[in-house]
Amino acid sequence: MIFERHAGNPILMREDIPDVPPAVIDATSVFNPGAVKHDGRYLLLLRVQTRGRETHMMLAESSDGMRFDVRPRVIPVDGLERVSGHIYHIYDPRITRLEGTFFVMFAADTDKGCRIGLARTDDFERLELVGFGDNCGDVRNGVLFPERIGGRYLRLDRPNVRQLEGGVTTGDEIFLSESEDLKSWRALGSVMQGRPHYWDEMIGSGPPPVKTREGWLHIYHGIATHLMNGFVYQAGVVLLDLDDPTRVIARGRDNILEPRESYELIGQVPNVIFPGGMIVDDCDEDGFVLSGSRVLLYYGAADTSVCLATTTVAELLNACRV
Ligand code: BMA
Repeated sequence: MIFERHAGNPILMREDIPDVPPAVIDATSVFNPGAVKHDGRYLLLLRVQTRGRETHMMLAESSDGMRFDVRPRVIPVDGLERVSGHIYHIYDPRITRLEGTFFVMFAADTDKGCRIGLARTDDFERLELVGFGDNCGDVRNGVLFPERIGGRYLRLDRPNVRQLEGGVTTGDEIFLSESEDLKSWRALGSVMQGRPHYWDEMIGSGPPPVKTREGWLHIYHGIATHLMNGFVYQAGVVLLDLDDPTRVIARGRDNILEPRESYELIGQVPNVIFPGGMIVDDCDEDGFVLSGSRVLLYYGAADTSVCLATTTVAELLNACRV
């Protein structure tokens, strides 16, 4: 396989989540983290779920990217209280460092469907809301590019246009959207579509794209929906044009990580690998990651725990072309 699972997986489980009463008491699961490396420290922004099935964001820190301590604090998003209508959950944060600030793009379940929120922070003590929802309708899996391209901010997103058995809304197409102010977004075009009958029938972005000399390297999740006993969530890889990310340069045929270990096969939602955080150790002076660099991929396993798998940029680039 392209990835090697960390021997200590899952690296975070419900037992690792400290109580933060009254919000979090006896957490039921922790999964789908965003990730970033800051000042030599590895940070994970966790999706923590309670037995009331409420979700909260909490921060985990590490000096080696493998052993994490969870801070006993729920991270608030200042400004969410000003959003009209009820927000049930905020979840699946993806972290992008852009123009010297950390931006967190997250999904939010509302009465009108799923919306994408964007918040910023310099220290992960609190998040400050930048934008919420827009004219894009029901949409999820928003990820922000780490730099402006052609003067505009860009994000990948995935409109929820399909309802699966069981009521989950999903979609089979990833779009590129642009913004001048990070608040209102406009779709620029389609990037890629699901492949009916294969591993990635439904798709959605994983961690934010990483800049290589060959293009934007992007890990996404794909859902096989044609299997008899439910859905299988896997990870795949694609390479997008540096100047026009709607142009796919290469896309791997097979998944690059699929549920195999018991902690991926069994849990709150069985058969799920959901990647949301990717840390690449080394880049050159122009900000391109080096092909020999180590890649740490953080993913949610079975909507129950947080896991780590490692590979290199070169392996992922190869996988795009197979
Ligand atoms: C998706 C999202 C993810 C979740 C996955 C599997 O639709 O809700 O947060 O991990 O389903 O349940």
